[in-house]
Amino acid sequence: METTVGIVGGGPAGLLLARLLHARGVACVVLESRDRGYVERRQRAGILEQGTVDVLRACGAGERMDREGLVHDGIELRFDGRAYRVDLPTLTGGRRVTVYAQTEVVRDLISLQLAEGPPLLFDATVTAVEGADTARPVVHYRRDGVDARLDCDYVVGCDGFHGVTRTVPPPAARRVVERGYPYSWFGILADVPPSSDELVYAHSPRGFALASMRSPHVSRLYFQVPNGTDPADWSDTEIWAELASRFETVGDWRLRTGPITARSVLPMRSSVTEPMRHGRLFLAGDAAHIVPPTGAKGLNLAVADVVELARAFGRLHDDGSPDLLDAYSATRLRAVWRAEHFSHFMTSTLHLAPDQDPFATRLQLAQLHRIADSRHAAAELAENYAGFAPPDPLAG
Ligand code: RFL
Ligand code: PHB
Repeated sequence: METTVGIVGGGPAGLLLARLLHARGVACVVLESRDRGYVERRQRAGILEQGTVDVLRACGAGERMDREGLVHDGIELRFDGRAYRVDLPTLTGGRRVTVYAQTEVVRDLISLQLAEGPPLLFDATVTAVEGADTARPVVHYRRDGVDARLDCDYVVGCDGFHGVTRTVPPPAARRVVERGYPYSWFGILADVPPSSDELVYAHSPRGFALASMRSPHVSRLYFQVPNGTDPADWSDTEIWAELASRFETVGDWRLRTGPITARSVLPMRSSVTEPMRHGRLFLAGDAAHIVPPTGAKGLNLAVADVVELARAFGRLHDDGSPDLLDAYSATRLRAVWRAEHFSHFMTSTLHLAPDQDPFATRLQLAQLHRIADSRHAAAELAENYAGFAPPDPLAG
């Protein structure tokens, strides 16, 4: 097989890139190691920035999102016995976020791609990328026990943080800049209507908690736990009691409880691989960078990366100019580090470190009160949370 752009990984980044390249007339093939059911069911992000929503619409993948997605005009910060609502459109000149699960985005993109192309191969595990710094790189993969190769003009690594492409550049040609955190998120899905119409981010004396949702009937909740926590160690009753104690800190607000249908513990990390290019290999999405989930940025960054790549390959295809491709790494790293900063800020402001001293807690509360008391401070948070507009993927 051969193609112009070989895409490693069929998560949201790889699938959307394929859709955008197809729209620009650039040939590509997606190789995904897992089966379709696994990729469609993997529980992950829930919040789409306005720019992400606009891109999905522009490439014809927005129909079900527009029907079923929940448009949110605000988030609530809960701390120190106080609740403050960050009004997103008022503070950002009209930008909002949409609750539409990553599982649904992926489902929509897969069904479009299987119906209209370009080729998408499941159960195709990429084992190596050869000649990334030559004119004709080769992607080696294994499918049904058989080794195969895809000859490409360019390769894009969209294979996530545990993929193979981020380790293709030799150590002398890449830098990994990262930070770990001394806590994890315990996440549950529950068959119960959300307790609030909007997301609640809570700083409590017992630690961070987040109330999110997947639909008007399904809640998604998280609370911070020590690293290494085994989800099986918590009974359902203990989980609900812990969540209630972290959220029920203002007025007579009560948490709705119901059957828990899924649970997991997620460690968190900030990490960026620089540069996001090595020869003819480009990295996008979690393959290039990850953020802790507190700012809801990961999926949106992945989308913005592939929008830029689609513009760059489109420009090359249309008039032979590699200028956008050459600028890709620098262009994206600037935006990536903005999101890294915001995600780290949200995480370190809302979580309690093990044995955190009272001084550190007072600083967190001072920062949260500042956001609630100053339109400027609130606007800074709102702008980052609602996101910055990516360029038009089908132009440029
Ligand atoms: P993915 O989704 O990890 O997809 C990578 C794909 O590559 C495949 N793969 C391979 N394929 C072929 N050969 C190989 N050798 C391969 N190795 C791997 C994998 O099977 C997979 O299908 O990366 P992508 O596409 O870059 O997408 C990134 C997002 O998934 C991620 O950033 C977000 O989920 C992060 N995130 C959130 N982002 C948001 O914008 N808003 C949120 O509200 C939000 N919440 C979250 C999150 C991530 C979470 N977890 C689990 C880390 C909440 C959580 C709990
Ligand atoms: C989610 O709904 O999974 C979610 C929402 C907001 C976040 C992280 C995760 O900051």
